[in-house]
Amino acid sequence: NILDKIITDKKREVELKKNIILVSQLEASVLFNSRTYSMSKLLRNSASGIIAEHKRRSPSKSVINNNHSIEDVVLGYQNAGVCGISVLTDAKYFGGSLDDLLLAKASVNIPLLRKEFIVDEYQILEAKAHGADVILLIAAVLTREEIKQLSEFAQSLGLEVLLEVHNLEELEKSIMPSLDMIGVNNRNLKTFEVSLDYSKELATKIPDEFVKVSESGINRIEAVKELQQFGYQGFLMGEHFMKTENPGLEAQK
Ligand code: IGP
Repeated sequence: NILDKIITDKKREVELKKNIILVSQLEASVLFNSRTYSMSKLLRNSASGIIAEHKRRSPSKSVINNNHSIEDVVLGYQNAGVCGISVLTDAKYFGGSLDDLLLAKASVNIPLLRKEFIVDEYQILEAKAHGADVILLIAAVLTREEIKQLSEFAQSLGLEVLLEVHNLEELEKSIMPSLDMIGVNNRNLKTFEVSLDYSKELATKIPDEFVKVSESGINRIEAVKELQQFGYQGFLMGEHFMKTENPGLEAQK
């Protein structure tokens, strides 16, 4: 399946990069860039709770949007009043890059999520060095021990952690104090099937100390309203905005 393939590629990519930009070089950039924004706090205090995503393409949809500069998209999102922006940094499957994250950081002053398949602390240092405030950890591809090690490392750098789950087993294995937000992915990354029922079914199982985020396949305001009834405070939306001429304008609606 695609997720296993992405992770295999990602592990090779990280091992190669480690020989080019050393951990010590990344650490130097981290010191320089120390200010962060709290996405979880903003979501707790917001009425809308939208996290808008910058996504050029995806394995499920191929090209979504290739016409716009990331600076324009993220500025549009900020002007629309979103609580945060998710920036895809995977190149091979999503057409993103760490440069995208850096340009987003330079363009806006709201929380940024590095949307990446994280398998190594090295990528968390990269995230911090390129302006991220939050990292994503995907329970489907990590053991409990790995989630613990990676999330504690992220917190030691002042980053927040969004832990992504897709079923009860992944949720139960992952609960620990070093997470800030728990996201339920409505898209099965193995089959690409999408259903908001995943969020609805897991809602009551997520302990209240974590901000609940519903991810993927949200394309109507009614869906947000409905998910709010289930206790969700964050709504990660990509395609619905990105597939339009002007994603920032779409996010205002
Ligand atoms: C956004 P959508 O259906 O609104 O474009 O979904 C986001 O949830 C999705 O891109 C996503 C994702 C991921 C991408 C959720 N989890 C993990 C890559 C990796």
